[in-house]
Amino acid sequence: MRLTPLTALVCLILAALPVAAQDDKPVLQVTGLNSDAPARLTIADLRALPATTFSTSTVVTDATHRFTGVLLRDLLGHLNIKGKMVTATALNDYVIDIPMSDFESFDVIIAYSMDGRALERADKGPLWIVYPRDAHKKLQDIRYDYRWVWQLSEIKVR
Ligand SMILES: Nc1nc2c(c(=O)[nH]1)N[C@H]1C(S)=C(S)[C@@H](COP(=O)(O)O)O[C@H]1N2
Ligand SMILES: [Mo]
Repeated sequence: MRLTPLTALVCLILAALPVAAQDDKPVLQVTGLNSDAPARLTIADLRALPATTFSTSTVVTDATHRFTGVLLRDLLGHLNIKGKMVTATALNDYVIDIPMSDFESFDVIIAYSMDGRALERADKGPLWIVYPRDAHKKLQDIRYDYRWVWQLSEIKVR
C-alpha cells in the first residue's frame, strides 16, 4: 500500500481509536490437534479468563516490569486442547516450537498488559509470551529467551 495523504489520514484515525474498540477484534488464533476450526480469541476473551500477574526482568527491557495475562496451561485447558508441542507464530512471522511441558513446569503467561497498561503493537504487544524468568534460575537462559514470543498471533498444538 502506498502512503498517500488519504491512507496516512486513515492510519492516523485508526491509531487514535480507543484501545477498547480493538478489544472485539480477534488477535490470537489457537489450533488444536483435533479441533475442526481454530479458536479466534479477542483481548476481551483473554481478559475474561482468570488472570495471573508477576514481575520479572526481560532480556529486551530495562529493569523489571509487572505483566498480567492468562496462564498458557489455563488457556489450553479452557479450550480443551492437549498435545506435546506448541508452535507459536508472531505478526512478524517469527516462529518457534515450545514444549508443552514448559507450561506445566512454569507459570508461563500470554501477557496482554505491562505495568497495568495494555501492550501496544509497537511495544511487543498486543500479546507477549512471558516466562517468570526471575523466579527460576533455569529460565535465565537463551533457550528460554527464544520462547518469549512478542506480537504473538497464533498457537498451534500438536
Ligand atoms: N515476535 C518475535 N518474537 C521474538 C523474536 C522475534 O524476532 N520476533 N525473537 C526471539 C529471540 S531470538 C529473543 S532472544 C527474544 C529477544 O529478541 P529481540 O532482542 O529481537 O527482541 O525474543 C524472542 N521473541
Ligand atoms: Mo535471540
